[in-house]
Amino acid sequence: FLAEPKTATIVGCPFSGGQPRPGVDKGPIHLVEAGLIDQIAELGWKVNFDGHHQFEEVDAKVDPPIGILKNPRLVSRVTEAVAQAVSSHARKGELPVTLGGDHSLAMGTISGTLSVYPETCVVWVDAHADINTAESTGSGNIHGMPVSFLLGIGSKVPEFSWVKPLLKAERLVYIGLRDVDAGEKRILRENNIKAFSMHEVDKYGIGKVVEMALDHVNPNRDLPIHLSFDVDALDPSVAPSTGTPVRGGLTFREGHYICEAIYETGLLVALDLMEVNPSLADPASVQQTLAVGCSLVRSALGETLL
Ligand code: 5AB
Ligand code: MN
Ligand code: MN
Ligand code: MN
Repeated sequence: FLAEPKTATIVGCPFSGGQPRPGVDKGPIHLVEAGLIDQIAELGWKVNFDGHHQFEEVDAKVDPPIGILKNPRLVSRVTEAVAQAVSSHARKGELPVTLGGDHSLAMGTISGTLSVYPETCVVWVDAHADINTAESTGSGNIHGMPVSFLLGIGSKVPEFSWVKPLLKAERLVYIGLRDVDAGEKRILRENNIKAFSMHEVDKYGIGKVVEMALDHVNPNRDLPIHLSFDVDALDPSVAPSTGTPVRGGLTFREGHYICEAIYETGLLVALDLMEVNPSLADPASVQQTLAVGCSLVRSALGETLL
């Protein structure tokens, strides 16, 4: 699907409005400072990066909660801008690599990808399902909700009317889940959404899980793939600097294996790396998380071990 020469465009999204912890907006800045761009170029990609996205500000005073959803206008406007950016890069045959920032951004990235490749399947790697609706959310944090908006489930929030329900439930698969709210479990069940939790990773091993995940969303291995990787899918001992860590996560190798296997399909058209928060944990842990974030991206872009 990608044009030659293979080009990756970095979409740096310093945004934290989908959740309450400051610092996640610094994730993309630190990932780029850690050398990510040169590392991708080293793999043979042409890399476009013309600075991090500048988002218009929405004054908190004019953005009161809708129900319990926090910063709804801000999140809507920012994710809409991200959708346009991702869509314009994808349309040119480039691979958008979006660096978060919190995971509400995926509402934008996946909308952007689907606008160019309607048949895209989404591999969502996360400790969480991020599929709460306006009814089911307990926190009101929109980073726990992007998937429900993309699927068009739950009551409509007029502020988010720009999000088209372009994602079909059968084109979505999860890997790494281990902290799913009761309401989300119901939603997953009722919509027949395929999910491989850490239980399945333990039971079958990561190789088999990725194969089964792709068999489900992409049986003929001919559809474009959008990989949305929340760094909290990894165990907190591997990626400590993130806002919602949950123990019992993917090992370093399991996380990288997912990225490598998806690269090997030759079908990757968009990549997100989300929820890196360099303000959390001690300096060594921050450094470790940034290094892991960079190496996940390299693996998804073709870094091989041999
Ligand atoms: B993340 C929780 N389900 O809705 C909620 O980090 C957590 O993007 C969401 O995966 C975590 O607030 C969102 C409790
Ligand atoms: Mn998560
Ligand atoms: Mn997430
Ligand atoms: Mn998180």
